[in-house]
Amino acid sequence: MNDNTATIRELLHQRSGPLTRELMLEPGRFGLGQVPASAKPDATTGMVCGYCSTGCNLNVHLKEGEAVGLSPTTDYPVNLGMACPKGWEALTVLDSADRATTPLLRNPGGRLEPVEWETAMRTFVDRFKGIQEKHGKHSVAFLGTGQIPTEEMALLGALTKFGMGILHGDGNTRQCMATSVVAYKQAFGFDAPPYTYADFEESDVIVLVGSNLCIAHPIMWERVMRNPHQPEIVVIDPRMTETAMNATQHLPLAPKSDQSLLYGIARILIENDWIDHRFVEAATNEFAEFVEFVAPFTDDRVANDTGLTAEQLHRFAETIHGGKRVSFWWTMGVNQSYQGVRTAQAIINLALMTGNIGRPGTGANSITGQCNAMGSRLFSNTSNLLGGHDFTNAEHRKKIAGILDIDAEAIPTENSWAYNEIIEGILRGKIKGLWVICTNPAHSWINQNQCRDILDRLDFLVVQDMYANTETAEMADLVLPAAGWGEKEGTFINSERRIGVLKKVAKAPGQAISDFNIFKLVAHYWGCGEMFERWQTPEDVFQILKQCSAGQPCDITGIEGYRHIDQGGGIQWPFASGDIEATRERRLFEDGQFFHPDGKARFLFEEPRPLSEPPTKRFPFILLTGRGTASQWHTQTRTGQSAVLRKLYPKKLIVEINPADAERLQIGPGERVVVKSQRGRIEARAFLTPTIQRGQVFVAMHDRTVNQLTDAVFDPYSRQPSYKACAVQVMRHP
Ligand SMILES: Nc1nc2c(c(=O)[nH]1)N[C@H]1C(S)=C(S)[C@@H](COP(=O)(O)OP(=O)(O)OC[C@H]3O[C@@H](n4cnc5c(=O)[nH]c(N)nc54)[C@H](O)[C@@H]3O)O[C@H]1N2
Ligand SMILES: Nc1nc2c(c(=O)[nH]1)N[C@H]1C(S)=C(S)[C@@H](COP(=O)(O)OP(=O)(O)OC[C@H]3O[C@@H](n4cnc5c(=O)[nH]c(N)nc54)[C@H](O)[C@@H]3O)O[C@H]1N2
Ligand code: SF4
Ligand SMILES: [Mo]
Repeated sequence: MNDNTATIRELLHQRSGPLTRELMLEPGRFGLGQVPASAKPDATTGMVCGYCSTGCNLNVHLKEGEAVGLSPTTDYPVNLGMACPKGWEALTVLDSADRATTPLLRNPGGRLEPVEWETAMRTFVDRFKGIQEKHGKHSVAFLGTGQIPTEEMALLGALTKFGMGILHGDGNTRQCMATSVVAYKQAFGFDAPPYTYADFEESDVIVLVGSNLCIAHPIMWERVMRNPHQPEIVVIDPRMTETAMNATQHLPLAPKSDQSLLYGIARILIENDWIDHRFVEAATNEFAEFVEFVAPFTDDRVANDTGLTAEQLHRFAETIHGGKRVSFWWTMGVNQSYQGVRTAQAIINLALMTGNIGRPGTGANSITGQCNAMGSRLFSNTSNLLGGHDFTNAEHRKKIAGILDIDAEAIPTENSWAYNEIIEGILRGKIKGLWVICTNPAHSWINQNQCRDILDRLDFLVVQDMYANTETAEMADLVLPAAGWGEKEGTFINSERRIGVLKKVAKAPGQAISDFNIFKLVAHYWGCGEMFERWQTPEDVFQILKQCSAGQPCDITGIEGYRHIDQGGGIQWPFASGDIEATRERRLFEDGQFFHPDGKARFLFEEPRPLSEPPTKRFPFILLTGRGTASQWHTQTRTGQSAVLRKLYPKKLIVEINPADAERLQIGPGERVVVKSQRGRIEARAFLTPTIQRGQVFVAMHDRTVNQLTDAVFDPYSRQPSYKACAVQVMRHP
């Protein structure tokens, strides 16, 4: 099967239709393929988990070639034998009646009905090409993901942008990591989280900003618990989260006042001369300007902005000063904000000025969210050209075109619109066709009622998903059934830059095929299959991506292939050469050199802005949203399929309310309440808890109604949505 195009054509013309059956059963190099049919029932293969960015390794146990169970890998440097409930249940959710098993096409009566792949592909091409002919090439766009293997993302990005003439394509990582990407690029010169998980164990001070590790990254939290240095753990979160309850200091600041707090702390450090002058001098720029800038962030001002006391501020500053190895970590409480980039940089500034970077147990560390957010940041060909290159740079285009053996003219010379601009583009009639891959915007995008109205305006919406009943699939004109985690091969890159391997240990149901093979099919029907002749298998693509990474900060040319990654217990980038055994844990910037041309990091800062939607008389509460439990994943298409996981989270949507507020509103525990914003209205059960401050309420993001409330405002630099704070009203259900 050397000529894949010929194979597809051949398979397509087979009598019974399902062209993909052969592709689907084609043995992988690992997983099933590695285990002969006569395998002993105790065959086991290790692979990374497909949920969060921790990137735990799971041993999948095979019986006669079929996955029959799993257990966490003990000798993998990430999870050391641990897994959270989602990981333990990862195989269960593959087997579900909700799985998409055939392509589905909306018939003239408005119902989605099963069709053959051939019909699906011809319709896909006819409709999208038709739209492009009528409205211009850029009238078709795509929305991708941080949850498919790097090789699949790269193929999608190359197919759409080099093969199909699409300019606008972005990922759900915009909802999640865009702020960190921009913050790092501006401060360090490249999108480069510097840490390794061993840092959780080596710090004597751990500062977590807007990060609920216990729930969102439970195995990272386990690493914190293994820290032998009795670390001081500081949690900065408006809520007394599960993580805050286990901290030594909790700073329950007012929502979105982090910037003020962090500038105030910087001012205290400066006033006490608790600065690493040698590091600042040697490795950074713009410190003098920063010193001047933070001077007005007095105790009074910061206490007023944050609601914290001057004592709390000084204790925090002293803790940082007292620590020999201080690590700063942040997640969505920072990124999902109308001023996320500058807030993230306010954290980076603290690490730089105290010299807490490039040493064990230190760092300005953004924790990623999805299993392959990091792969998407570097290789999805959306916000940057393959391998952290720049679409607007002619040299970069030439380099990539040379590696891919394509005409440099095929590479767009401008950047794509961001996710929110694509959505607005639909509203403005500029985008008429949309291809959504492995994300569920009709649940997860901000300001849902408007979002759904906008998606409704499309001439043609294609959704490619494992399940046929997601909120977005229900709106689609065409649904393409995809294989999921465990049913295909590739690699993920976790939060600490570690590349791990994914294997095929189960068959996808019905006619579902891997996203990789769907993209190959699209290329073939679109007429650009030749461009991807060298992209036969995911591992072939890995080899191509290695070449794209050459000479970049994320250089991975020293990795031989998947087997090498497995031997290394995953391999962190960069890896241009070296001994995998000797370099199992690596951090960046050990030599004090950053990626800007002068090798220095930059202090970046800006006057904080007020809440984008402050509470009013009518909408007196601030709504916070986020992860609910360790057993729920985003829009719940996967985790909702497991009976075990379903037992581990509340059956009904709950809204967390402070008991004093509840009393004032005459709301009792468990009572039905209505939460309303200017945009929407939802119903939930009251959960009275002092862990939420007065004047605030919290609703987890996993229910499809929640984003009806949220307000579509964005960080100006990263264009990341500000999901975490808007004004709402709460009342008893009438
Ligand atoms: N179980 C589970 N784990 C997950 C996921 C999941 O869906 N379920 N999703 C994964 C993904 S994609 C991501 S991005 C991560 C997210 O991981 P986290 O960011 O840790 O999770 P969130 O609950 O979204 O937000 C963290 C905290 O931010 C706080 N917060 C809100 N506003 C502010 C503020 O203004 N300042 C500060 N300092 N804090 C604030 C919230 O109270 C919340 O406790 O989790 C990953 N892991
Ligand atoms: N209010 C509020 N909203 C939020 C957030 C918040 O904190 N508050 N957080 C935001 C964040 S950080 C994120 S990351 C987003 C997440 O938002 P989404 O990306 O919309 O959430 P998921 O449920 O992970 O959607 C992934 C989809 O891909 C499908 N899928 C899984 N595996 C595969 C595969 O291998 N191939 C294909 N083709 N499909 C697959 C799943 O069935 C699911 O439908 O939500 C954002 N929305
Ligand atoms: S912590 Fe994340 S990577 Fe580890 S098992 Fe749980 S979901 Fe999977
Ligand atoms: Mo995320």
